[in-house]
Amino acid sequence: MSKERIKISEDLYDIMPSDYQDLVKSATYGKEDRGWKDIGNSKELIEQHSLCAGCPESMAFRYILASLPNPEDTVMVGSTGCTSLVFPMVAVHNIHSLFGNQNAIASGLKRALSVRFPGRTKDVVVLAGDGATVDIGLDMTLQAWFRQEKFTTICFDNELYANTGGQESGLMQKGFVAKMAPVGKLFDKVRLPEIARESGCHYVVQCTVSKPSLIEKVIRNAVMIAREIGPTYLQLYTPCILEIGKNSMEGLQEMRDSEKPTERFAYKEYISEPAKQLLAEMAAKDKEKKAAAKQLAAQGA
Ligand SMILES: Cc1ncc(C[n+]2csc(CCOP(=O)(O)OP(=O)(O)O)c2C)c(N)n1
Ligand code: SF4
Ligand SMILES: [Mg+2]
Repeated sequence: MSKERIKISEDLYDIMPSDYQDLVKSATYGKEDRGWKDIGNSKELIEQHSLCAGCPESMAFRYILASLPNPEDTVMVGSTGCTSLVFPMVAVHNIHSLFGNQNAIASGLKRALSVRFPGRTKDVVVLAGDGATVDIGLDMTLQAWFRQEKFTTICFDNELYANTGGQESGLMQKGFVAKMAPVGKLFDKVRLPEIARESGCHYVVQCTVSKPSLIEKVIRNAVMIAREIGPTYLQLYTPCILEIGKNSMEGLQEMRDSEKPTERFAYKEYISEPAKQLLAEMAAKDKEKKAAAKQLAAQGA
């Protein structure tokens, strides 16, 4: 992003809030190859957050926002739930949609942006909870994929309705007892990654948010493939530590434990043939860029 957009007029500088001055001074907008390692000194991400202390969703947000390839021209679409509490604090364009409608809203938005800004790249990214994605919004989710809408859907999977106190969701694991679901889940977790693949998604990944570099890679891949080819889906395990009764460190461990090869959040990836080709082209370009930079550095030395 060009810093010009957020620049403060010299005459007004001293009366601007210190937070805004800091944003202009420290933002990573405009920096090439910005990524999760920039977290901590850039305020276009989230400084503090409005989730429960230690909630893994707060980390997930930071990694995702830091990894967007085109943050200035990205619009995120949220849905009701814990995730929606963070959006008012995020300096990336975002809109809140009625619970479950997020993929329908994103479809219209993506199309409208391509009409309004022809020739300019505008990315749309949906970010919603599992209740919004697989239960109440499943119809909208699937129809957007069937129509091959060119945006990314990210589901923060905490395996229940956290924001309303712990009701059962389709992504809850079998047998789990939650505060508002005392009987225990009778069925297996819905296999949404498989459904996404069978519904036309070109890039599908299921993982936890324990590894920032992995999140950076999958976000970039998902956004680029959605931009060029068609729908992409990421299902990220962000455990609700309030519901499972763990502190923040234990929440991190919970993610590590559940991503082991035999566990339910073992890394899962599906890439369509056209998407594989695009990723190969992107990798070749990156390699060329790095080689050119190395050559330039050697000449300067
Ligand atoms: C149309 C509508 N239906 C129901 C609700 C009540 N509601 C608010 S948040 C929520 C559950 C959210 O669960 P999930 O999508 O998994 O997000 P989480 O809070 O777990 O992050 C529900 C049912 C609502 N606000 N609007
Ligand atoms: S209720 Fe759970 S998911 Fe929601 S903010 Fe708190 S810890 Fe996070
Ligand atoms: Mg949830």
